[in-house]
Amino acid sequence: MGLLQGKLGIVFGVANKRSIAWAIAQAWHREGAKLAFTYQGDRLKDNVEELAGTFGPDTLILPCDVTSDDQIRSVFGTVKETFGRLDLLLHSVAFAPREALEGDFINTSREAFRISHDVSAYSLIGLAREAAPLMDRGGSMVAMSYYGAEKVIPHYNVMGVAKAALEASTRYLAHSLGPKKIRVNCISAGPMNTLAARGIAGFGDMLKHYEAHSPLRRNVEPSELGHTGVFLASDGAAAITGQVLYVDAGYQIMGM
Ligand code: 0WE
Repeated sequence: MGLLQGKLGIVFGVANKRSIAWAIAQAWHREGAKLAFTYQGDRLKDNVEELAGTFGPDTLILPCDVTSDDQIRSVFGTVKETFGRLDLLLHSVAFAPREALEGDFINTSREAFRISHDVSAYSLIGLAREAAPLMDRGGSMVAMSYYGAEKVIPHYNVMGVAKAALEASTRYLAHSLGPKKIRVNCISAGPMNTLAARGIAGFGDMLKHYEAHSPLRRNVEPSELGHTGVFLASDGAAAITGQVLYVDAGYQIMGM
C-alpha cells in the first residue's frame, strides 16, 4: 500500500523530464496519489502531456500562468469539478528575467524585482488561497526553494530575495492554514541540472563545489527530492509545517 494511496494532488512546474516537479510527481504517483498537472505556455504543453500522459490517458492537464488570478481560479474550478477535492499541492515555479541573474545585484530593475516576486513568491499565496477550500480533510503544500534565499550566491541576485519571500510566505501560510490542518513547507534543494539551471554561467563549477564541500561529498539526485516530497506529503510529516527542509547533501550546515 502506497504512502499516499487515494490522495489527490496538483503539480505546478513540470517543464520537461528533468524538472524537479516531475521527480516529485513521479514519487507521489508511485505512492498512490492521483495527480493533475499545469503547464506554463503552449511551449511546454506537448512536454507535459507526454510526461503526465504516462499516468493514464485521463490525467488532468491544464494551462496555468501563475501571474494570472483568472487562470488560477479556472484551474482550481476544473480541479473541483474533476476531483471534487484536493490533498496535495506542489509549487515548483520560478522566474527572473535573465539579465537580473547575470549582472550586479545593485542594477536589479523595479520590473525584474516585480516579475521575479510575482512568479516565484506571490504565486504560492495565490495558489494556496484557491487550493485551501478544496483541502477539506487537511492537506500538504510543498514549495521549492534554494540556499540563495538565506546566503549570497553570486548571480542568484533577485531570485535569492524572491526565495526569501517564498520561505517567509511559507511560514505565514502555515500559520494561516494550520487551523484547517493544511501544512505548508519548503524543500531547499542543492543545485540540480534542470532547464532552470541551463546556461547559468559557472553552474558546472557549482556542482563540483557541492561535491567537494558538502558533508556527503556529492550532489543531490532528483529521486531524493521525490522521497522528501513524499515524506512531506505523508502522515510522517503530520506535525511539520512552516519549515524549510534542506535536501542538499548537508551543504547548508557548513560555515566554510
Ligand atoms: O531557482 C533557481 C533558478 C530559477 C530561474 C532560472 C532562470 C534561468 C532562465 C529563474 N529565472 C530564470 N530566468 C531565465 O531567464 N535555481 C535554484 C537554479 C540556479 O539559478 C542560479 C543559480 C542556481 C543554483 C542563478 C545564478 C546562480 C546560481
